[in-house]
Amino acid sequence: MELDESSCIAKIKKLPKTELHAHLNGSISQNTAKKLIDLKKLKSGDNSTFDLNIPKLASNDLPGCFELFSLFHELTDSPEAIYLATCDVIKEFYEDNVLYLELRTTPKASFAGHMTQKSYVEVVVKAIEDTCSTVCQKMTVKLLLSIDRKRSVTDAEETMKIAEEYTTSTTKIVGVDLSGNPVCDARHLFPVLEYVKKAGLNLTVHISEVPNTFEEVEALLKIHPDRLGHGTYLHPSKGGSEKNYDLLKQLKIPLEVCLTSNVISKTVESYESHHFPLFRDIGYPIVLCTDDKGVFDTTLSKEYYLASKYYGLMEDDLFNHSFNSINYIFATEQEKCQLQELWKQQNNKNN
Ligand code: 6MZ
Repeated sequence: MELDESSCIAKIKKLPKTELHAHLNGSISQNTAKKLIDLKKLKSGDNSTFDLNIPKLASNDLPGCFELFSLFHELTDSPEAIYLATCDVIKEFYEDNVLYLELRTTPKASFAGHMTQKSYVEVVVKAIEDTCSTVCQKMTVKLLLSIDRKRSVTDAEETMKIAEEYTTSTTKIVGVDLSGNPVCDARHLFPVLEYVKKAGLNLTVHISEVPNTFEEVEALLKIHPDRLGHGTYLHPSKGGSEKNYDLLKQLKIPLEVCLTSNVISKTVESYESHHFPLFRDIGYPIVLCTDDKGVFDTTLSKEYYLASKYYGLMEDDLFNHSFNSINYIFATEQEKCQLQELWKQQNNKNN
């Protein structure tokens, strides 16, 4: 008997999962957005100063997503708000049985909220520690610091320095991400990314989410990031250059794939024409992720369901996908082994 969508998703929910590409502010749910609006009103003491239309929180193209991110940034411009948002996002991933999460966020200095990039990071780290030591004890949560393509070199260097400092003093921050509106030129930031690698930090970069120039793609690949986000236009059948594709196959850098994000933001036409099966069919390392579960109204279980529906992944394939993705996390071999054990235990319990 064929199961309907919600029964399939409920079943997939039981699988232990690894989320490696989730932007904090894009992952804020409607429920949390409401709490953040209330908090904003309470802090301002004036109901009329902030008027966010909740039903607008459904995006339908890439510029639309970036408008939503700006709205969320207005909501999370104080330590209390960023703490609340981080705790809620972690709990929601946990409810979806995500047992390993690498959350990423762009540290923001906020004049109004009295936050520096560093204090922003400290609040997020505290929220991770508090949530994981109380309600989400079975879960491991790590943090990546994002550099927005639009940032100045000075701001990006500040982010990178915080990552460098924290990586030695806590195990929570495990690397740096390059993200931001993919149509923006990021060339001025490449020396910072090179420094990130030289400093021994893990690096993941959004690459070819839109048809970026072959030169940008090649330059990014040559920095040798440890993971890549999206890669929508990397494959030659999607307009990628043969030279870059050859380099990619040689480097085998794991690709973080976000199905719903790409379809809703219209960087791919449909699930059927998504690049997921092209990479899966050549045995390329790929990992399903949500990107912005709030903005795209998705869950990791739903992304797994879509992969089963459109690319024929069966229940065992989904477990194997999740199990294999442990290989691509930013962690020590010992941590990976511990997670693999946990995955096996959970799988035995489910069977
Ligand atoms: C590129 C994205 C993104 O960092 O404020 N971000 N960057 N492509 C995408 N595809 C849709 N989705 C999110 O979270 C929101 C920020 O993450 C990046 C953008 O820079 C966005 O402003 P944080 O927590």
